[in-house]
Amino acid sequence: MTRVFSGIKPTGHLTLGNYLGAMRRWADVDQHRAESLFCVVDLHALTVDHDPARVRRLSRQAATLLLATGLDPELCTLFVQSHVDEHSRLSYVLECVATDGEMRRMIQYKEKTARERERGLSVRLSLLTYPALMAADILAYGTDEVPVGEDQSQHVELTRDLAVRFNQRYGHTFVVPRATRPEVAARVMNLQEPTSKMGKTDDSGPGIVYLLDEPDVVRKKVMRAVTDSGSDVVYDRDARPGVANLLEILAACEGADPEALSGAYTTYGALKKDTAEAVVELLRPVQERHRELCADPGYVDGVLRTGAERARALARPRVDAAYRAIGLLPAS
Ligand code: AQP
Repeated sequence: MTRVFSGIKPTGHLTLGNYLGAMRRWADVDQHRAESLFCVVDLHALTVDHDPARVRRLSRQAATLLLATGLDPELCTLFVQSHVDEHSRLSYVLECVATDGEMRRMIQYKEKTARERERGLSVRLSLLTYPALMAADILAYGTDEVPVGEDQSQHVELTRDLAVRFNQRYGHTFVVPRATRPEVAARVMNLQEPTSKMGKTDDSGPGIVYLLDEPDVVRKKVMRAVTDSGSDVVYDRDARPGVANLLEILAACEGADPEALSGAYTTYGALKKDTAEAVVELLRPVQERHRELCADPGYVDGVLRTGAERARALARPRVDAAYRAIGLLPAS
């Protein structure tokens, strides 16, 4: 059976981009057709300046929201990365396979380095080695498919390179995974800056729709979205990024094609209104379920405990094999 792994970082409140680009497919498709593991990758959240209590809070919130979107612990394994030591163990081995140049080429490293420096902060070494940990997350489980948004494609490519290199040098140990992406909304853009990704760690609140935003807040953000000069509704990502973003969001909500949808609108106002209502309706059941789950924290803890046990049992044999293959003496 195909094995799927994907993760989400507790670096901020989860956004519509996280949902449409990744989480929705995990719940609606992946867990039903594949042996799926979904992870709150909290170790990754330590690669930038952070508040420890906030990371803990966001980790729990991310796990709760993942359940609220429909992940079913009977169908998939949901766990927290730091609860399974195999991720860090394997990450070190992969750092010994990767090169410094490879890590420095990562777009996300360049972007996040610039962001930390702008804030007057020094760059943590773990930000550079982050892709080795992400590769470990994926490779530890013999993952075939990694369902992610477009922004993560480069990291999955590097993971493939590391798997192939390790297998060639030290013997076949890892499955070489591939990234899978949604057809629409693989990259949801910031409503105020439609040429930038809607990212959860950005500070531009009005341009980001959070999964837990109240309906009126969602409406306000969408109605105030930056549109392009011109007034006709055309789907063109390069020339009309603002309108294209709205069309993609609406299309993703309705399971439609953005280009086809553009023909149904003559004004930006009508497009915004329909998009706002579609997002409100999309988020309504997730928010309701989230409220119920928050009232039962013991249930969430239990899911994460069982998930970590299952994940550990799956990862350990492969990570042990990687240790032996690369030359480490097994503990007797
Ligand atoms: N705007 C987006 N459009 C489509 N997909 C997106 N994803 C994130 N933002 C968008 C996808 O969500 C999954 C989990 O993301 P992550 O937690 O690994 O963080 P990220 O990709 O780096 O996104 P953020 O929200 O911008 O976090 P920060 O700011 O901390 O980096 C991934 O599959 C991602 O592709």
